[in-house]
Amino acid sequence: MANVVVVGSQWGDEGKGKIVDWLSEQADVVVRFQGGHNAGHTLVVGENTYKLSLLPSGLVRGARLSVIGNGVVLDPWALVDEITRIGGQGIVVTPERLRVAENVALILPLHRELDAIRENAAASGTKIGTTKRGIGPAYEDKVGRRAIRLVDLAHEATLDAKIERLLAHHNPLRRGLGIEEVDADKLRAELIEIAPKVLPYMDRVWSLLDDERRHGSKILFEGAQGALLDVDHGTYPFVTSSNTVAAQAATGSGLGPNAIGYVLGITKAYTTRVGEGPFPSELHDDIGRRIGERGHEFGTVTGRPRRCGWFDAVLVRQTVRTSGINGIALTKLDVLDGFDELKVCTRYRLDGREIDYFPAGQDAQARVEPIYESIEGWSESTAGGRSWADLPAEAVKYVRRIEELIGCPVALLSTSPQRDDTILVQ
Ligand code: 2SA
Ligand code: MG
Repeated sequence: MANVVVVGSQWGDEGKGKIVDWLSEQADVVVRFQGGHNAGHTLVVGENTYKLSLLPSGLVRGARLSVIGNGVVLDPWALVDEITRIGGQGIVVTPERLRVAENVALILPLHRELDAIRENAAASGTKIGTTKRGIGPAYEDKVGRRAIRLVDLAHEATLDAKIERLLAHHNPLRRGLGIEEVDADKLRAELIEIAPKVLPYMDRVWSLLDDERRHGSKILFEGAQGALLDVDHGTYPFVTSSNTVAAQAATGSGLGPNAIGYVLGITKAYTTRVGEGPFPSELHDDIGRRIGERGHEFGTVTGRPRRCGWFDAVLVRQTVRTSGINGIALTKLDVLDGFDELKVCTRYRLDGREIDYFPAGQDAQARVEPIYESIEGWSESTAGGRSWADLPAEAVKYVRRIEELIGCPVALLSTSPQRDDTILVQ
């Protein structure tokens, strides 16, 4: 097995947690490289369900080492809470099993407050529908060169200057918003208090991972969200604040691009989106509701109902290219069981013209109309199928047509949340 990057090829929630769990059995090291505790990865192992937001999925299943790379934004309080929570489910997280990059930027309480205030104040049309975890404001401070990083917690002497620099930006902003300013001493005390709980995990991850790679370890890079939420290539401004495409696996962990051997795009057999923003194949009718109910389409972190629609081949064809996807893992096919007819969006109509790509402009993205192709459905159940031969002929046809339309082979087919219900397509 080459080093694999797993990315979502749509707007997130494609079922990455299960596939990463399945693959992590063969991996030595599992790495998160972007996002933060806005992610929601659900892993079902036998009777147990684990919900992870920040921790790499490799912790649930035997991977020797799990790593939070520099591309992540880390809320240290959320880290401690999640370690405690999964500890209660019998998963013991120790510094031997988890390492966090010393150059990771921190999410602070002020980021979370700012995220929530902006979202609550946003008029409809400008609202992003964030998870209110402080992700965006934390990345702003990172790029603005005023973030507090994990390593800063280990250097109390310079921490005051860092805090001062950060608050020189935030306090005027908070005054403008009419909210209480942040007290430097209080923030310092909070950071000093949490430091001993997170510093034992800190490491020079770029060097650790490069050594692992040179010694032949198999590394699995676990993406969060999806390629259409990428800050450059997604439905901007309705995106998350990190790069979610596969190339970020290198930048966000401190390795070069040649560390990546294979890109697996996790793709749901239909489309969902949580939060605001364009969604050409969205269904506002009973079919959309039926997909949502059958697919249990609710946010893992926030519990928000997800918007549902037909499979959009234009979007996935595009993310296959922007992430360099070698093969896809198709998930939740069983949710489509029992429909007489299925539709797949193959092109868009924009201003009377047909186009085969998703345009970059916000206005054009909102106006494109899907052009559908009809595909015959199947009445049998595909749930729990463990071989290609278990699937009805129409389901196989649906999968084959998707491959053709997106220009990429299906490498894995997942037929239920259970990890063993996975078909390896030869
Ligand atoms: P943010 O909080 O700044 O990253 O939000 C910006 C946009 O990114 C979307 N986003 C997500 N979309 C799908 N799944 C995500 N993770 C959780 C899950 C979400 C949840 O797995 O269910 O529980 O609601 C995720 N995280 C961020 C978000 O909806 C905004 O559109
Ligand atoms: Mg999710």
